[in-house]
Amino acid sequence: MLNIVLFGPPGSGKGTQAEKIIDKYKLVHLSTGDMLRAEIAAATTLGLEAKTLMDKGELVPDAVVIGMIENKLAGNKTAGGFVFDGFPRTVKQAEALDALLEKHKAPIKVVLSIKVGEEELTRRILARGATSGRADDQNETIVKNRVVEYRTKTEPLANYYTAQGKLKDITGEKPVDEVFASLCHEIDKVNSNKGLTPSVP
Ligand code: B4P
Repeated sequence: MLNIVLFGPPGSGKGTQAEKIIDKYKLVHLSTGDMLRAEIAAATTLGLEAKTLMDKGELVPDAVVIGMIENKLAGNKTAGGFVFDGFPRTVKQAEALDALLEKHKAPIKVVLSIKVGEEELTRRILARGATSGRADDQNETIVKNRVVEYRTKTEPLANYYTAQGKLKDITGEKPVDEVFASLCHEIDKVNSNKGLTPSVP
């Protein structure tokens, strides 16, 4: 099973690259940001609670996102692997994910950390905000708060995955296809199915 974590600050290209990775490697995309926005669109209790935090650029509680991921893993038992996009975002979420994957005997193969400078992150998010309709993309103060949340709560995860020998740094300030090529290079190093073709009778 090919399980990949895409790690990086808001606007680093996680969602953009996740789409390309699932297409190439035929994996299931699990984006907690997309799941939360779907809850908001459906006006569920969970969505309404998440919206107040997301609109301020704050993280939603660990238990909420861990529960959503647990449900998705249980509902995709035949998947060849998952791309975790925007999850985990705290050490508690990372520990929960390791425990869930341990049950499936399918640990994370690689954590791809996409590096982009703060000026470029702000530029990209505000540019997306002009058309995305996302409240958290439209205001520079909120964008900066998302980056602060990332630096204080999410960045410490780099040490967690470095200790497991799984973290790979990728330069994200390049055209989308160049970033994708760098990601594929790292994925191919850990993808045991690479190059396997059906045997000829
Ligand atoms: P997310 O939906 O994960 O949003 P994001 O961090 O902005 O990343 P996204 O994937 O959307 O953007 P991308 O970098 O691809 O989270 C939103 C909120 O949900 C969080 O703030 C939090 O409140 C909550 N949340 C989600 N998961 C959570 C969790 N696990 N725990 C707690 N709370 C959680 O792209 C950004 C822009 O850059 C796009 O416009 C794209 O076109 C552009 N771009 C991408 N690559 C580029 C490149 N190489 N060059 C130029 N532009 C590029």
